[in-house]
Amino acid sequence: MTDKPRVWISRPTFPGIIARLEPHFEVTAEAEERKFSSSELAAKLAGQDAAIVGLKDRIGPAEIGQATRLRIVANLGVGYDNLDLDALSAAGIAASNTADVLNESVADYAWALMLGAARRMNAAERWLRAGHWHATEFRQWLGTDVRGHTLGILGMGRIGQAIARRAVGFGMPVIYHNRSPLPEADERACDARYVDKSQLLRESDFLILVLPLTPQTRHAIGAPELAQMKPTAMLVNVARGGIVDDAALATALREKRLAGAALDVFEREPAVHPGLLELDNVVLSPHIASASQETRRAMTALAVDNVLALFGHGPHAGRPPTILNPNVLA
Ligand code: 8YV
Repeated sequence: MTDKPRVWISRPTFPGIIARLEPHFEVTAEAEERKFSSSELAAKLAGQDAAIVGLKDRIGPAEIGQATRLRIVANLGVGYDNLDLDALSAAGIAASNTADVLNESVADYAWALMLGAARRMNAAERWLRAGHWHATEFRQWLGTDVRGHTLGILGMGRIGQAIARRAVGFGMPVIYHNRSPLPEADERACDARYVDKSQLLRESDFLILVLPLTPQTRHAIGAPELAQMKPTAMLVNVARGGIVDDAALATALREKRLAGAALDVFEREPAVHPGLLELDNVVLSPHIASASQETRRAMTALAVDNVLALFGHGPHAGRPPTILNPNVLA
């Protein structure tokens, strides 16, 4: 037996990075990734001093009920709608996310999705692979240029701003809506103009969603919002399933009230609404906007830094760098 504190890691990550915990902790890392039930999570967390978890691990009062030693839950994601922050704070447990290290990867991927939808890349590839390419026709597979079209961004945090900065090279004017406008200097840095939500919906040719999922943002894009969008517009979601009403989106796309969509996240993922699977004007991807080698490693390293820091180790000793509830440190 050792008297080191214990840390549980709910999924396989990168052993070389996790090894930084080993001098200070007794480390238990799951060898396979799966979804744990609430009672399994409660049993896993009981007796642990720290946990590194992911979006599939929903942690609230029931899951921490027996975790009397738990001091930090480090989330492998910038979004933390899987954590009940109030319950964790009430129990004196710190929570952290992976803010910032994934901004550029997610921004790149949002652009990849948008360009893919605009130029019909995935549909064209499916057609090619199915053996339909017998001749090259001048007017076949016509997509739409992004240049000169208006890019709308709903949710203008750091990922939204990284997306906006890329628009200069593509010649797209940028409008955005957020709970509040950016400070002037930030707005200037990404050359974006603040508009109200309804103007954003009406004027965007491409609308990218980058807002967190909260009770207030659930179905922020539903039938009434889709009805305000241009029939030529395309919707891109790299934020969270649940922000879009997937059934309403499938209907709008089928009825050609919206030209296209590109979605990395879904309301009931990994299940995808069958209405979306049927459509050719939708690009679908399995929640991989942050999935580059570099970024997933940086996310793991940041989670490790947060755990180490809470226990007084590493460069941030005493101050977990991306703590979500700093009040618990007091
Ligand atoms: C996930 C994400 O963390 O950061 C987020 O909020 O949605 C992603 O980066 C990733 O899919 C790992 O589960």
